[in-house]
Amino acid sequence: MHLDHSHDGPAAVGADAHRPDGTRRALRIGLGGPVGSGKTATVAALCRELRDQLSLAVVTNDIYTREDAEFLLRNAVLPPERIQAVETGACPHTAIRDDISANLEAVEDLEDAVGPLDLILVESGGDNLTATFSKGLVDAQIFVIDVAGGDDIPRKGGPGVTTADLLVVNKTDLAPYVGSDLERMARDAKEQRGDLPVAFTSLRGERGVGPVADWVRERLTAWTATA
Ligand SMILES: Nc1nc2c(ncn2[C@@H]2O[C@H](COP(=O)(O)OP(=O)(O)O)[C@@H](O)[C@H]2O)c(=O)[nH]1
Ligand SMILES: [Mg+2]
Repeated sequence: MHLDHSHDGPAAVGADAHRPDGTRRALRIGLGGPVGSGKTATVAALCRELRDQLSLAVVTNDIYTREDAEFLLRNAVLPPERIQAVETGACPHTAIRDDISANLEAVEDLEDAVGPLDLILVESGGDNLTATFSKGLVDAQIFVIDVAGGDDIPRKGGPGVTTADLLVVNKTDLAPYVGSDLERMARDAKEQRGDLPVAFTSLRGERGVGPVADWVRERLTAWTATA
């Protein structure tokens, strides 16, 4: 296992962008955010959208169960050998930020077992607004919030909202029912994030996960060009 995966983003590619045999390793994208915002649903939709063009795999993190992995398996979004569950047994952020060894092992096991892979999605167990991934584990991170969690969440900030490479505001279909003001959320997010991108999604809607899939494809193009 390699623990020297530190770099600053997709453009900063070090020796760790390659596997021991010299082939390029997969781009690793983390998905974090509060419980119930739609992380697993986003992972499932991304798998459906990308699996015919890319070789991909998923790592899920649950505290005591394999629930998210089982949801993905039940819905057959990928063959079972492409889905690995990590049981964190503690606050989920610990396993994606402080002691990332179990997640790194899962990622490397997947590359060995079903690689070469283009993309590995790592879903964090649901946490609060402060959970972010170690740059030693993922190359880029998506933070998923939803409109039903309150339209003041972008304004409240926190490292997920302010620094994630992509902020996803999901469940826009629910905005009219919960009285969330999407324009205000967009304004607040812009204020917190500057030029960092924000995607508004409804997985129930026509475009579904499309904006997120487009962003993932862009990251992958950049990764392939530099790694
Ligand atoms: N209405 C609506 N429900 C959604 C959307 N995305 C996810 N959900 C639902 O929200 C619930 C929690 O989603 P899940 O992906 O398990 O959240 P996670 O805890 O962040 O992984 C599930 O019942 C999903 O079906 C969406 O865009 N619109
Ligand atoms: Mg989940």
